[in-house]
Amino acid sequence: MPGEGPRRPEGRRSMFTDVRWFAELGSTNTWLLEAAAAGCAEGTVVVADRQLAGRGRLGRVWTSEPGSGLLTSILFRPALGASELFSVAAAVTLSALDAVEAVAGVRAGAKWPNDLVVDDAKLAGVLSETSGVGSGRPAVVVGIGINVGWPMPGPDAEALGATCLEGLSGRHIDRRELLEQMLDALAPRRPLLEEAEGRASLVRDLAGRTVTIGRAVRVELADASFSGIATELDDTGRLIVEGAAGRRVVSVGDVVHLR
Ligand code: BT5
Repeated sequence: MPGEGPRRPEGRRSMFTDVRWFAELGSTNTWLLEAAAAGCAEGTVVVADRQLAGRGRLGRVWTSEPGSGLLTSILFRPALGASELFSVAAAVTLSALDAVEAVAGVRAGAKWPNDLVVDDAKLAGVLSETSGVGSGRPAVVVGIGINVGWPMPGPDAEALGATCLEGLSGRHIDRRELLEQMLDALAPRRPLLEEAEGRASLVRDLAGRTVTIGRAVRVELADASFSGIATELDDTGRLIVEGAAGRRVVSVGDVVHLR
């Protein structure tokens, strides 16, 4: 029901308590970016049972059957610069990894730059968008779509290389509980975004869960691609790849795990 948040005990977290839950939206990221422009407070969380225009990166589409995924976006207003935005998505990704383990018993990994995967099948995708970068406190909207239920096995899921929590755990997963766990895991990470060392620690923690590291990868850039071994994330979350042509630092791109 629009505007109605999940019931939860008071006092466990001070931020991320304003949860706006909609039956249907175009895109939770788009809604929250517009709300942010109108002055919406940091910590606002928006959820939709169904998205009519769910978005991935680079104009791609996020597909989800009504009620089958946790589709949510969270607004941050951290004091950081453009090169440090990855740390915000890292905080959300780490919290989502915690939540899927706590609620579904699923130990997932991160695939650089923005996926949660289990055995290379995509469980969730993260979309981080900003406005006002360079203004001191940009609005950063981090959206995540986690596949909870899904018609598995199905042609869509197979074509997407997707997986879902109910398929993996063999039991019903409550989306509200998943959201609550994720927000509880996010609350203690939020203060880390205010300091350089805290941001770097979030990126390091994510690197520790990133299954891309150590893998042979093909990196697909806007106009070229190359292969190599992904060796690490730098302090700001860029992927370091050692290839035939030497060491490359990748800040934007897609990665295919080769083996
Ligand atoms: C992402 O983009 O993975 C980011 C997805 C973010 C979705 C959330 S839902 C809540 C919030 N509101 C939004 O409008 N978006 C965010 P990208 O890395 O570009 O991957 C997109 C690609 O993943 C698509 O081109 C498909 O190949 C694949 N895909 C689409 N839907 C999928 C699904 N449900 N499960 C797995 N893969 C999917």
